[in-house]
Amino acid sequence: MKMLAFLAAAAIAGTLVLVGAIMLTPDAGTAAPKTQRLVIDIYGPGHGTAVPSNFAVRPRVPVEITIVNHTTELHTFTIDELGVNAAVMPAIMGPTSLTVRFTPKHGMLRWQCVPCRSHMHGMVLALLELRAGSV
Ligand SMILES: [Cu+2]
Repeated sequence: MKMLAFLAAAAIAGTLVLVGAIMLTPDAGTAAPKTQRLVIDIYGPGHGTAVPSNFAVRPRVPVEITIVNHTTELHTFTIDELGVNAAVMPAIMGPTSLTVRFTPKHGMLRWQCVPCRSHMHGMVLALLELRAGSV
């Protein structure tokens, strides 16, 4: 029930990005798992805002996220449950970026920026299963 409430709130707010939906191909149900790629941009002013902050991926399929920092602050992309913790350097001479990779199990993961955890965080929803004929 908590998950449904979150999905409904994210859908209404327009903040949920479906990574899998972007990558679907006609043979997605039978092809070998492909890497799911996403770019998260961090914009200012102030402490920054991550766009998108919430996104859906297919469970058990590798995920590759490139975080692009457009602010002059250091940010992290941290998922405690997976041991993912990467720092994106401040954008002094221009945007900086880094790429993190992980393979989620079925479920929901919370990510956060450690220096600004009170306002920069989101959810990784690894709930979408694809099977042959479901596309
Ligand atoms: Cu931050």
